[in-house]
Amino acid sequence: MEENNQVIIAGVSHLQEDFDYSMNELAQLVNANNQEVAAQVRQNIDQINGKTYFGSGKVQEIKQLAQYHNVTLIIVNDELTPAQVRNLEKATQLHFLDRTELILQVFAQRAHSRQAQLQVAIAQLQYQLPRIHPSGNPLDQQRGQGGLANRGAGESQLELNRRTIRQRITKLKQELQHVEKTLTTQSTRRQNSRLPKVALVGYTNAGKSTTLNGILDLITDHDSKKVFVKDQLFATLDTSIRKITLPQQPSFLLSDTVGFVSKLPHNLIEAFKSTLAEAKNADLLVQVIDASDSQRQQMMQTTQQTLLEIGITNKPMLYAYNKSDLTPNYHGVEVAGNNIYYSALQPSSLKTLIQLICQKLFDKYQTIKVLVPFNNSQLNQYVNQLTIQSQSYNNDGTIYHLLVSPTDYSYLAAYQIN
Ligand SMILES: Nc1nc2c(ncn2[C@@H]2O[C@H](COP(=O)(O)OP(=O)(O)OP(=O)(O)O)[C@@H](O)[C@H]2O)c(=O)[nH]1
Ligand SMILES: [Mg+2]
Repeated sequence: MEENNQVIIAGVSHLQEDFDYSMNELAQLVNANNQEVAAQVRQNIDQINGKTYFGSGKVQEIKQLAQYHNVTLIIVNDELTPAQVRNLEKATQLHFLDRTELILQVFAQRAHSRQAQLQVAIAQLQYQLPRIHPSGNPLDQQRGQGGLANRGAGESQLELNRRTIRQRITKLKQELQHVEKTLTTQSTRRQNSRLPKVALVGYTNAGKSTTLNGILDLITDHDSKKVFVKDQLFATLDTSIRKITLPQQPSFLLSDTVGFVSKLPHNLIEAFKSTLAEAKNADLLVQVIDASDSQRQQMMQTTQQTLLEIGITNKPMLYAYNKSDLTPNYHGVEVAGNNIYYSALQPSSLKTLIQLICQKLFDKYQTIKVLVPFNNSQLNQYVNQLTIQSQSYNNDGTIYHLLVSPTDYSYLAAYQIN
């Protein structure tokens, strides 16, 4: 283990209700950033120090602890002001990174598609903008030599002044718009297809992508539609949408998207708006929860909080307790109201999840028998997008048995026969 992979994490405990949970989460983010926690520091104070965030005694303690562990990087469990970072670095001759920047670095590593790369780069530059000292902070020069090469969007802060950063943001936003235009055309087409939309949401690493893949496994026999799964935070940064078609059932669209973590930086949420739009447009959310994690309750609160920040409220939701195979007393899938206890690795339990989703989506659907005249091509086209349970012919046209939504039902009432 190289010495510069070791970091100290530090936080002020009174600021959070769930301080231990939040520090634990920070430690996992550190690991996700390929670093290791050498030590943790906590301070119990009622008010943070405006200048140095921690009190001066604690700052000295951090400095000594860093010397003891031979560590040069301190990661703080909060968003610091640019001045706080400068003052802390001046007082200790150490580097300080805040929680927001750490999350941005992890996202930057995980961004594979052009859209995700652009979204992260924009968020990083926006984060940097107020942090550039007009006269040039001398510590920024040290940073370049301090093994922090991936700070920022791949260029040292000194290379970029505010104006060029703003210009870059504008340019990247234009490119993102261009990339998203192609994607929107696809998603508009999907919207027009009028299929119900279901979105998998939840804390990072809960098993959303595994759930999507498991469901695809059940309904197709080739792997080309599968999405990326890995035991790491933020494995998925893009949205994937798949059409789920089952025999004798209306089809629906199922989407998988970026996972959540507490205090997801505002810049990131803003930059990922279009990626998160699928959840916003969904008819039903399936919140995937890692049932085997002792912190699941807090993770659910984090998910709820993040949904609120995205502007998602009052959407019907199923609570999908995944990884139940890792919990004691699990003897197979179980459903209780809107909760399901299952394992994305067990196909039989995924079948029950699909049934529950369909039940929730289609409980207001009704069967209807209609006669569509042969010469009404528009109506024929419309009906062919619906779930056809059977069809036959008479002299006047085609007789369909359909399973339809209330909206389609009222539209088709004019063509109903007995
Ligand atoms: N034992 C067990 N492991 C699971 C189950 N579901 C998922 N996993 C594992 O959990 C890890 C994370 O799964 P993902 O599907 O990538 O999780 P995700 O929610 O998509 O994560 P992000 O994309 O990072 O938000 C992988 O190593 C999976 O193999 C399950 O039911 N049981
Ligand atoms: Mg994923």
